Amino acid sequence: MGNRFTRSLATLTGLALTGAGLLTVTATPAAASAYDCPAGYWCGWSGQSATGQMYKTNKNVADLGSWDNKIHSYVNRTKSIACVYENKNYNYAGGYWSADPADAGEYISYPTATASSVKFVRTERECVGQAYPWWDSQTSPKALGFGDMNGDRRADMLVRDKAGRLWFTPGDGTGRLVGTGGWNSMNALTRHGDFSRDGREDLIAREASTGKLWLYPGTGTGSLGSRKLIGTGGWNGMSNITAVGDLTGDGRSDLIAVEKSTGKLYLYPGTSTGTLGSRKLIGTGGWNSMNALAGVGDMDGDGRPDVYAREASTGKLWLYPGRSATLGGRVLAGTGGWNAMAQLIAVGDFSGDGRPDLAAVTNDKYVIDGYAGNLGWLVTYRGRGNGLLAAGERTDGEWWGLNGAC
Ligand SMILES: [Ca+2]
Ligand SMILES: [Ca+2]
Ligand SMILES: [Ca+2]
Ligand SMILES: [Ca+2]
Repeated sequence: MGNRFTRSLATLTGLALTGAGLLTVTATPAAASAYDCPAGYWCGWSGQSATGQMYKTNKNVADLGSWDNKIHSYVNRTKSIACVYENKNYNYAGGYWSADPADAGEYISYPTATASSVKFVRTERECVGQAYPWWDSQTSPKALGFGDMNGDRRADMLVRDKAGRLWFTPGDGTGRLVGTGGWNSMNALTRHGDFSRDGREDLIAREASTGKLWLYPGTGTGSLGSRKLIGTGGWNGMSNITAVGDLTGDGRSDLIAVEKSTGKLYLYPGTSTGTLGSRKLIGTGGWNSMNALAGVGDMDGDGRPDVYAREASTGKLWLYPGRSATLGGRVLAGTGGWNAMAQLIAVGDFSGDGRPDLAAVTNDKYVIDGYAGNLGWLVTYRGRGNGLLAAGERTDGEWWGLNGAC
């Protein structure tokens, strides 16, 4: 079970409904009417602990009518997430609870009994807004060869939600569904330039159950075409699979990855047929000490794509400048604190100055005003053109409840 109030409201009013009364309890079968709630329904009871009269619905209810402010315990037996609002008409300004699907016999105590409307959604984000987050990018003066899936020189993102859907966000605040489901079966997503040799940016994904690597060719609109196998297996032995751009200098996009068992860094060159060629050792060891890589493009302006790596033990961010088919000596690009980022996202120039930038989404280690716990912020860093970054800007606080972006 989860609950959430919008960050802004909670901050403004100090509202906090966490705490007593919302524990999930499983009733004992003999005594309980909690079992009366049929599968597929959300049920509420006039009494606490699933006692008294029972209300049930399997559809959204904008106004609970005679049950308004009368439900003292409830359970969600649907397969969706139930948003339980304190106000009518799914108005979340007064607060809401979100309830995950529960098992038979479970219930949630709700002594305040202030529920006034109920809505069913796929992800908790949709209790208060869109499944996808707000992404804003400026038009770049030049095409950087990556980050832009629909060729408008605005950096795009592909965002995966917790229901396993994939959204294309073109940088104007909107989003469009480009993957209807199943994407949570992938445990690595990376994107940087064109692998299939049609000039359109593609997505590469690793399938968790098989260790296979798949290429999803971009169609030039933000959508993805039929996938093609580019790694037959064994990719679960690798970490930090990262598309980096053309490191070898042959005009084709390449991939790098760390071998978990050895800490070695390998380069997988793109080929003329859109597959990956024989790998080449470019880092002899120690790469397991890095817990995030980002194929950020040419950050230092020498024409070769570079890589950022986050050092797990220190939270430092290092620039590894691209050299001919390898990486050069590292330069410190971030002195610390980078472990407060759940993810580094490299989608090219989104500030509109022609230089690639870096975006990151925070985890609960992220500190604001002296307090940690601020997950789900999009923090953006402008590339300065010398391999380094300008100070991060907190761009949007509603990047919570997602399952990655690239
Ligand atoms: Ca674009
Ligand atoms: Ca392509
Ligand atoms: Ca470079
Ligand atoms: Ca920029």
